Formats: sequence, structure tokens, C-alpha cells
Amino acid sequence: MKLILAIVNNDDAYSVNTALSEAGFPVTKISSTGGFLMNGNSTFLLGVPDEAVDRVMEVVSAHSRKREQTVPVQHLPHNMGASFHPQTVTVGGATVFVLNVEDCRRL
Ligand code: 2BA
Repeated sequence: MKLILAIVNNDDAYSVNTALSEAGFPVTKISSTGGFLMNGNSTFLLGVPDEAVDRVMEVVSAHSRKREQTVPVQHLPHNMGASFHPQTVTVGGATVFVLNVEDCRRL
């Protein structure tokens, strides 16, 4: 069994959640915050059989878009902030971690 952690842009969260549920995967959604941009994002937790991992990746990937976001000026290095030009970074699609699960019980 694997535990999948999928960090998704908030704008894609509804679509990802709906698609995973419709595909029959159990999902827990946690509200999270990216440490760099300090924007809200969504982290999905799914405990699934090993053989389901690829299917989960497909569903998450199909519903997670790349997008450009502006970096807040206070996050720029000091010398860049002084002569401010908006900086952008590419965020997403999704950042996904797959962890081995030793045990899972519903008590
Ligand atoms: P944030 O930490 O807010 O990062 C948003 C985007 O900013 C990142 O997009 C990346 O393009 C850029 N970025 C992050 N740290 C940077 C830095 N030190 N210098 C320059 N640019 C930087 P993504 O890579 O698509 O990440 C989206 C969100 O996924 C992240 O939001 C974070 O919440 C999570 N994430 C990404 N990689 C992670 C990791 N290795 N561990 C934990 N969370 C991660």
C-alpha cells in the first residue's frame, strides 16, 4: 500500500477532488500553504494499493494546470527588491510524493 501526498493549486483543487472521487479513490483534502509564495494550496492524502498509483497520477495530472504567479516583492533578494521588476515563477501542475505504508487500520 502507498500513501500519496499531492500538492495542488487551489484553483485546481475542486476539479482534482471531484475526479479522484469519481474514479473511486478515497481522498482527504488538507488546506495548506506554499512556503515560498505563501499562497494557499491543497494537499490531498490518498491511501491506495500499489497498483493504483499510476492511475492516481494520471487523474491528478489531467486536472492540474501549470500557471505563472508573481513573486511578492518581499520574497525577492534585497538587491532585486530595490529595483523592482515583477518576477514570476511557474507553479504546478501538482507536486506528488509517494510513500510506502507499513500499516493502515480503521479502528
Ligand atoms: P511554494 O513553496 O509557494 O512554491 C511555489 C512555486 O515557487 C514553486 O512551484 C516553484 O516554481 C517556485 N519556488 C519554490 N521555491 C522556490 C525558491 N526557493 N526559489 C525560487 N522559486 C521557488 P512548484 O514547484 O510547482 O510548487 C508548488 C507548491 O508545491 C509549493 O508552493 C509547495 O507548497 C509545494 N512543494 C513543491 N515542492 C515541494 C517539496 N519538495 N516539498 C514540499 N512541498 C513542495
